[in-house]
Amino acid sequence: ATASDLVDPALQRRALDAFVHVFGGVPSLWVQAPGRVNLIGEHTDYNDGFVLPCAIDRHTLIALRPRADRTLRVLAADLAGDQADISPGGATAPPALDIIDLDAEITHHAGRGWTDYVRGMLQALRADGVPLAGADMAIAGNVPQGAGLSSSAALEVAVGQAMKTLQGLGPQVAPDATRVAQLAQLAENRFVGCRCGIMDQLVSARGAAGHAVLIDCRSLAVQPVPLPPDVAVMIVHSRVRRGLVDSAYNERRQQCEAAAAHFGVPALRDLDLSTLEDPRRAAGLAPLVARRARHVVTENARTQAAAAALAVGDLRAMGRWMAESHQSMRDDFEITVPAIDQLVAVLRQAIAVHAQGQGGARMTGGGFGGCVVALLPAAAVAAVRDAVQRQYRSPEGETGSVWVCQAAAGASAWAPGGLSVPAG
Ligand code: GAF
Repeated sequence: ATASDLVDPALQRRALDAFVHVFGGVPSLWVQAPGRVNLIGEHTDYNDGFVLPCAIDRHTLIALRPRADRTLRVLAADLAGDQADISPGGATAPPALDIIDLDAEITHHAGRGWTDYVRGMLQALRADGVPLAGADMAIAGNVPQGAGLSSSAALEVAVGQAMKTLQGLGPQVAPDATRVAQLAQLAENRFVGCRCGIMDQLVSARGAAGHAVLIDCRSLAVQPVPLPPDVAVMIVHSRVRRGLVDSAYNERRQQCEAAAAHFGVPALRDLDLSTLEDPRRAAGLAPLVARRARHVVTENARTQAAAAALAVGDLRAMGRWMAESHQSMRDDFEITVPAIDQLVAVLRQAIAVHAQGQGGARMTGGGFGGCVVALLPAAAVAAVRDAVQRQYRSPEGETGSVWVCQAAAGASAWAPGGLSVPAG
């Protein structure tokens, strides 16, 4: 595949225009990393459990060109606004441009939140012994931000892929795709300050076109599960802003760790429901923490069962697992919000009416707002989309935005006019 097959041409144009305008000349390499939608398996990744996401055809794209010196100039094309105002000159550089000295310590850049993902990744790569090379980079993305579709993971993985690519094209160049994902997670944990698991980064690095991937977050084994050809993956943005996400997220993680410690297991992956519900074993465990654990234990089982159902195209069973997952996120893990619950109900009802219950819907991602994912027969998309537009309103009265995505390949790099090389 060539660049234009993988990434929206308008996105390529945006990155190219910004590159040409600010740096002059043209890029000699391109890198992409996709966002993701999770079909099932929520808050299981940091419990060493199972997840079933797919990479989506929304990307972070980097146009880049090596430099002879030890400077990395990073331009956020989407923030550039009026590009006429941008000049790559040091101290007066505008917020869309970050100039990094690769021989100096890599620290936070006050007032430029977006660069945390870049700088955090560079720091993680360097700590892992990956050589950092000077370059000019223009970054553009069409993964919606703050929607729970992993725009930040896509940025981190793209930066990792860019640094790999500067050493030469080819899957044999270290670090491999799994290691890039691990380093991206480290960047998020240590530099950005969110204690996220590995799911988002790993699927961005290792997604497979036309497939969801069942990831064992302990072994990091990635098993592609084909999406049936007549099935659509629909994402609906609830328009509910995700507030206080990091603190609530980190709190959930800590509750899971407390539950694992109570039962003396390395992670909730190792706990079964009968042990959790044994009154003698559970004595002294706070009821709230027990419910958090029950979500994770049952979600791990559902995720594996759902992957098996999807593999044989059983949309009805898939729909049941998705419904149970949503209920568990709502009642046990308490990460949904009323508008999201209502949106899921609208989708389920529409799938019942227009697709005879072949399919399902649930909140996707970390929670507290963001997006809902639905799986349904492609033939029912128009009617279900219609139902959402008519029946759903956010608390601010907005309609949900609906799009049908394609399951995309993971990160890759290419030279203009050349062949694409997967992250390997
Ligand atoms: C966020 C995190 F980044 C992931 O690691 C995962 O825990 C997810 O929330 C919940 O499943 O996307």
